[in-house]
Amino acid sequence: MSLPRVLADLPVSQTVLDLLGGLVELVPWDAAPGRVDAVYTYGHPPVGAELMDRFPDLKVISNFGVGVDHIDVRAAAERRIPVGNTPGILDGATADLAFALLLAAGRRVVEGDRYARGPAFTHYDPSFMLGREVHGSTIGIFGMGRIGRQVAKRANGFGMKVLYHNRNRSDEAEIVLGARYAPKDELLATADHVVLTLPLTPDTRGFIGAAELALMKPTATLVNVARGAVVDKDALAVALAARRLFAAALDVTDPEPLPRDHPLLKLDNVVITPHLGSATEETRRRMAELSVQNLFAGLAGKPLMFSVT
Ligand code: 8YV
Repeated sequence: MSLPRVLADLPVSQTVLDLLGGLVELVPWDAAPGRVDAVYTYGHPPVGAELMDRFPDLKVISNFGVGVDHIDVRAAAERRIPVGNTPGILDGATADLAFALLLAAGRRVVEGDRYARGPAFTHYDPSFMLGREVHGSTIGIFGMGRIGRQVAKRANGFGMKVLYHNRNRSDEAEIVLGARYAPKDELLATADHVVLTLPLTPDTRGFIGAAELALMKPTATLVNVARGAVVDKDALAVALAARRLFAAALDVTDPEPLPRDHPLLKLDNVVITPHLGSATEETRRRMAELSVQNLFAGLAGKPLMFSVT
């Protein structure tokens, strides 16, 4: 009997290959129409209705990661194709990175590193490179899901006042983490550090644009560990260049990577990492395990460990 054929945006990691154990045949993303039993998305390749119809034998779409904005989930549901993802295992790692970025932006860590290595650093001067306080300041979290709550937990450790905005109020955030719900505009105008942990949906595309940036304090920082398209990158570049915002730190951009000549890349008051939110050995291994389990379950016609459809 031939192996199940799995369309994957190659190359997947050696960990994923080991977990697959040679039990499936990986088919390149641009394969011609023919028998394909499953789709495995390792990066964020778009998976639309057209692709699903090109391969009518699909039994499952398994995503390495939690965000499925690159997959047309409604089209999959209409075709009764389960879509698996990997929630609950990357929240801590992603919240850790959000805090690394918040600290980097507020305390000018990357700018300081560049300066300390360069020829301009000829003598120490206590009046240079002053940043913005993190401990005791106010954090505003957009998106109080699993990752948002982990960010709030860390903010508690820094003695920060926690504001949040979400579609629904979260008892856990309010009672356990002491977070206070705030309307969008109030959060933007009040927070010293605004952190984005909300999913990309038609409602959140361009969620932070020129109008929102104008509401923020000129001393504030913006941290994005969600999806690049949640922020209008051109409006952000204008605000940062005009120092209408202290700094931004972006783990995600739209597109990824940004065009090499984009104005954001020329600014000192922006830190950019290449989508490292979940990028630890431990977390990426758990993501590999869960996504491969989802794949095998779907191929066997069994319920997935985690499914968004
Ligand atoms: C992954 C992510 O690294 O889970 C997500 O939604 O964005 C990241 O944790 C990514 O999906 C893998 O490509």
